Amino acid sequence: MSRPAVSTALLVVDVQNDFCPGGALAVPEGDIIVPGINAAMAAAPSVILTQDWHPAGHSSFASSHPGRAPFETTDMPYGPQVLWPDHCVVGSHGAAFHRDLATDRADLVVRKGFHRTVDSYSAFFENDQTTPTGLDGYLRSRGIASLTIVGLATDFCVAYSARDAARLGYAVTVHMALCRAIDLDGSLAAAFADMQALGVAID
Ligand code: VGL
Ligand code: ZN
Repeated sequence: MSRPAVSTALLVVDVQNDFCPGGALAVPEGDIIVPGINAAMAAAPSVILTQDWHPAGHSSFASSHPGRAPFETTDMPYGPQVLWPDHCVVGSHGAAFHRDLATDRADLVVRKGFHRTVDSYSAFFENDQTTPTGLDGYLRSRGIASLTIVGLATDFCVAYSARDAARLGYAVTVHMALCRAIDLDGSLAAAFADMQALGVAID
């Protein structure tokens, strides 16, 4: 028997309650993209979801740094890190996928950000840029060489995932109509420049 050949996958990044209006780190219009993502998932040969998944007291939370406020930047051993409101805490409602997201369609859910002292924006590597999530090995062993990326937030987890995927040699497209951004101090423009420099297709 021959294996079904899969060469491309849709990577759906962090479509979770805390990134939707009403959530702890709400992205404007974060929920508006859900129906379009469901349609894209229905048409994709393989679907992978990511889920931001932080233990309480995570080092990316401003509340873990006395005297510091959300959206300030701090220095971590691995480099600069934005401090966020507490969000996507393991097992919480905020960490759950948006209720209308058709999660049954997913072949794999990649959780990230579960190490207390390291954040992880990218679906491939934690913010130290060396600790792998395992997604690269999964994709390679399935023969998946190209990715379309959608979800939240354009300028953080989507962009970091796209950048790492391009560096790892995947053909990457970010489908902007199905992404929404935080846009903190020029982060969206910086993300675009980064992605374009690495040959990520933006459509
Ligand atoms: C994200 C900030 C913190 C994201 C996750 O999904 O873009 N942003 N954690
Ligand atoms: Zn996070």
